Amino acid sequence: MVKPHILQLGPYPEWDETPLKAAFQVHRLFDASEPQVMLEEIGPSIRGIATRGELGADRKIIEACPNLEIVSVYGVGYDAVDLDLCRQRGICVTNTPDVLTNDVADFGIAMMLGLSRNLVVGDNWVRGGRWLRDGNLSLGNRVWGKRAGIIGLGRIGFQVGRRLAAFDMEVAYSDLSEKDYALNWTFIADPAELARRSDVLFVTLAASSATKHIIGPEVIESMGPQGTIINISRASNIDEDALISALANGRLGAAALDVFENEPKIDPRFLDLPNVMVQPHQASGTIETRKAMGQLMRENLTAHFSGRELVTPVA
Ligand code: 8YV
Repeated sequence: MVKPHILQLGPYPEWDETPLKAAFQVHRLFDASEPQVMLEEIGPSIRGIATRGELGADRKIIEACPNLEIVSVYGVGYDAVDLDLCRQRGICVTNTPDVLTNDVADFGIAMMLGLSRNLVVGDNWVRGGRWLRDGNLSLGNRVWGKRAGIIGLGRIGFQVGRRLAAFDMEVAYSDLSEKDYALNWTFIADPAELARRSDVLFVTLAASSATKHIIGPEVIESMGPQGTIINISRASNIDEDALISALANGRLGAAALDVFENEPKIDPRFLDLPNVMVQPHQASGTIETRKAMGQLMRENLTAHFSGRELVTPVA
């Protein structure tokens, strides 16, 4: 059987590369010395794109593949895929929901605790000899009993909420509408009002053009000098300039961020701020979850090319 030609936009772990190559004729765009030339040469043969959440598939790439049938995303977020163009051309788009939900939620909680209890700072304190030289580290802040807000009560937001409740935090959330699956959590429609009544604000909403900078100056400053913002969604949900300015001027207490504009080339101003925890977009990064994501990403491609129903099409 002739293997369908697919375009791979970024690397995967070895355990995904091998089965991908076994099932498809794979063209690795990210390895090309001249990607544009490669696209012009192989574009017409491409029937599928295998990509990652943060890489998506933009108009330029999709247009270079006139016979494209499917874009399979390794990741739950598909905001970087040109969905309008895919719809117009009847190109299927799939993602990898559910399999990563718990690990992403765990990571959000880990960032909250890490920041409030000075875990990274403490580790550096010991390693750098400062414990010996300067004595004890300055004190952290407790989380139990504090008020947590969640912006976007989707699958990940819900799991964050369950975990926060288990930490004896008071949970409230904001979304387009009240959710019947929310536990005994308070619904506050307006994100700025939610921010005002929260000590910690989790950003867990699926990004789109409609959510761009939804966390802007008003929401950020509503948190106040003691407030913390944690982002495990997409950078575009937050106005980074407003965030940096509020953090630098003490109008916001702290932030823990797993996602950035232009990652991995992040705004260097973040690195000068002592009240920010920066992470390399690794919330879903466990071996177990990444294996499940890779498998689902491939299963969608295989289902499509064998004429079966897609496992997880994007709605
Ligand atoms: C993955 C993600 O980081 O699920 C998403 O939308 O951003 C991540 O889980 C990413 O796709 C892995 O490269």
